[in-house]
Amino acid sequence: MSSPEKTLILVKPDGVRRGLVGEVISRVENKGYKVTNLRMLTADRALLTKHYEEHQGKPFFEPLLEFMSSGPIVAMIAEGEQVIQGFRKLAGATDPTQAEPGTIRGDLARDMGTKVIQNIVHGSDSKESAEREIKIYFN
Ligand code: IDP
Ligand code: MG
Repeated sequence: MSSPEKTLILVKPDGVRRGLVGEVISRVENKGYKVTNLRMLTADRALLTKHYEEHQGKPFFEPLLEFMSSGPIVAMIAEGEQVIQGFRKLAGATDPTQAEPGTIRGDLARDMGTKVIQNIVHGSDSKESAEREIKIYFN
């Protein structure tokens, strides 16, 4: 029997500041995915540089690191069939103005006029990313 697919989910500092940790976990659980690991931490630059290495050199990279280290985040591992794609659907589009109502970003986030998009959650985008990101946040 192969083990179920896993993804890394983060509630970003904007989500934690606004008291949306429970809301995000509820949406993940209500969908039927299982949260197997959970931790709150304040990420430092070294950890975030590893996590977001694909975005190095982009104009929003520095603002992204600044934002993501601006307060506590909640990291979790969720598992279930097709959870990677399934959570990306639950999260909605990166830009909260474009994210469909019904999604986490569409319902709970908006354009704040900042250099980096603040959009409540992160979710891994592929099996390779999930495996890599889970190792960064859970050891
Ligand atoms: P994702 O979180 O939907 O996977 P990515 O393209 O991987 O989106 O970008 C990582 C994070 O960087 C986004 O969630 C958002 O916070 C921020 N970001 C992405 N693209 C932009 C942009 O064009 N301007 C400002 N911030 C951005
Ligand atoms: Mg991404």
